[in-house]
Amino acid sequence: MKKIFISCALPYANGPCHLGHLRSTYIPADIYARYNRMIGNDVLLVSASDEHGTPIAVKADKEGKTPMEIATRYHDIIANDLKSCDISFDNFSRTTDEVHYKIAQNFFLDLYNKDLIYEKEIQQLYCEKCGKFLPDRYVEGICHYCKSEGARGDHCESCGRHLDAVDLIKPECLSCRNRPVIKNSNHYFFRLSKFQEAIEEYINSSEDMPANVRNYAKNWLKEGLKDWILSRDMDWGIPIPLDEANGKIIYVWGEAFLGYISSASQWSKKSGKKWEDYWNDKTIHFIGKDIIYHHAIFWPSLLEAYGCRLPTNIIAGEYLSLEGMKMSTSKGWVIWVEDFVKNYDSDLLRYYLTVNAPLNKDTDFSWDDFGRRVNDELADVLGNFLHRTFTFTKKFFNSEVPEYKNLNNNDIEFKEKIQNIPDKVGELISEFKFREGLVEIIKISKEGNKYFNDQEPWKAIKEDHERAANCLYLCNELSKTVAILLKPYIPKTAQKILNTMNIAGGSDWKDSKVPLEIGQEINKAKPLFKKIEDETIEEEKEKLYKNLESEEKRISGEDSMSDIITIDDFGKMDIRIGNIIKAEAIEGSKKLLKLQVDVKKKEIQVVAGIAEKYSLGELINKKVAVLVNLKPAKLFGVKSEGMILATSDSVALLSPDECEIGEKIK
Ligand code: B3M
Ligand code: ZN
Repeated sequence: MKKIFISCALPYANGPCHLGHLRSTYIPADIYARYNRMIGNDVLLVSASDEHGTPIAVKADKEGKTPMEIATRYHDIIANDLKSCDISFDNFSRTTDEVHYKIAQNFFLDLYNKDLIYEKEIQQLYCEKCGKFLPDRYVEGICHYCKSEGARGDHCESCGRHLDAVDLIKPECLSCRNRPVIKNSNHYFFRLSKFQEAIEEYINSSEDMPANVRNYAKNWLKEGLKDWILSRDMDWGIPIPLDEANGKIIYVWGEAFLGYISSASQWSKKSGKKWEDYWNDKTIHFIGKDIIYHHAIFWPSLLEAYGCRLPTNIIAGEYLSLEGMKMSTSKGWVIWVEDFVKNYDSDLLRYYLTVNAPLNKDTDFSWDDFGRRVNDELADVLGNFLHRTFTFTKKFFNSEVPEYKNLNNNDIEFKEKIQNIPDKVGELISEFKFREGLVEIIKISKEGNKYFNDQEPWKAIKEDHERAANCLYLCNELSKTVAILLKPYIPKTAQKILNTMNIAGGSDWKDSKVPLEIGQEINKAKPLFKKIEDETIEEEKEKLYKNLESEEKRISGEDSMSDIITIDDFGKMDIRIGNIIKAEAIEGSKKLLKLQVDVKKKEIQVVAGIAEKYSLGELINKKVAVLVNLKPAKLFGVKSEGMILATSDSVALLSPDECEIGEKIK
């Protein structure tokens, strides 16, 4: 018996779970955990929500909430999403827990005291308009490696590389869309470069590590490891536990990993068992492919630095697209778990996301394919086999598993297959080939149907009773075996089958090999899988495409509906008719102009991004609408005391020729 520490990557508490999360990480980890429990291993399955980092802080800013409120909201949603899909965590905690803070701070201090973390002054992006440093997702630009747009300050989604924000080409502050400047700031660095050899050795000697993880890691190792910045200028996060580090926090990726350990240690407190025993026996991290770098390089280096055993294996699930297109939460091109399980049993999802492709390949969720697989494989193959077996047993054998004797060659061959299947599937699961294991189960159910057809028990029952009895014995035997083997994959459905067969055990993988008792009572069969109608699939597709359309309209401005505001909200804006009396270019900017605007009682200076549309001359004596009570700010070092109203795409000034200068718009 082994003790196994299994972890799932910590979901960011800035949104609910979608199907991609489940496919890459949680379902595979759960299948593995459930299987290992069934073969008698002692499993500890943990995760937590990852509650720090800039996305949460940015979202909180936008919504006028505290980051903690955002994190709590999504922690609860995520925990529910995962529970609704029967992910069998022993513990699911939060990185805002007190234990996590302690563990993360102690870890940091340990490395600092060993001089594996050092301090250095570096250049950072600073937004002068917002008056703050721009860590990670506060800034976006072009990746200097692969030249894709929309790279974040710390990570490029296109090439998967870890980035340094100052290397971004054309960076923009995400809060105000201005070009940030470079400023010096003191930061803490982890001596990642020292671990080049240790990690090479680790990756090369981890023979069971899947090829996708090893190959990515090797490529990065080739580029050479560079020291890694571990601090941020932000207030949402775990404070660096050093007096001189006032106002700095540990970078979210410098503490999130420790969520595995803090979650486990929380569990230890509750259970009285030591998580270290599990960690030291065998540790497997389940992650998505976008964070291979972090898990194959950073994390083992941090562990090595601390003096901790390195993970036994890292299993990385690849991407899930949706109807052939990359998922995008911002465009609404996504299926949220919560919505899915409202209409469909989560076992259908567990089945589909597993059978659809091997874990180490990108794959696609398509409604048509989902419907087809549920109808053809679950309902017609598996469901039909079980249904006819149980119905026949009830009708012709008084609901009892009949006795078998004098097996013919067909029976013997079929019986052998039934006996061999548990080892086959078990081996595949233990090699992380979850899809292949599931395919074997469907395959043998198909063979069950064929056997049933060939034996024609409906005829035999009249002519050759023994033939019918042998057939029904073996079909019940297979039903039991299949139910047990399905337990890691579709646990609720598997349990329903066992209940129908009145089998009390079945929680042990070995039970699948124990011969079914003769005379075992079988209950009336209930349909296990309802077929999904074509119309339902069409409706789902329509719903999805509608999301996309409305989002595209919103972005292109076609649909001008915004959030409802009150008259008081509107009343706060002091919009006046003004007259432009002076217009000047701003050095270094192609877009901006410095304007003096007469609003009757006073003259204000406004910086406006209209230089590409209007020449200086045509602006003089032009009447415009100006927001005059906007908090003053500096743009390109020039003070701006208001905002001239213009349309967003064509940059056309609202030019109210019929109004009097100084009039207020109400
Ligand atoms: N919170 C989620 C992600 O990047 C991130 C994982 C942390 S695992 C220690 O997918
Ligand atoms: Zn800014």
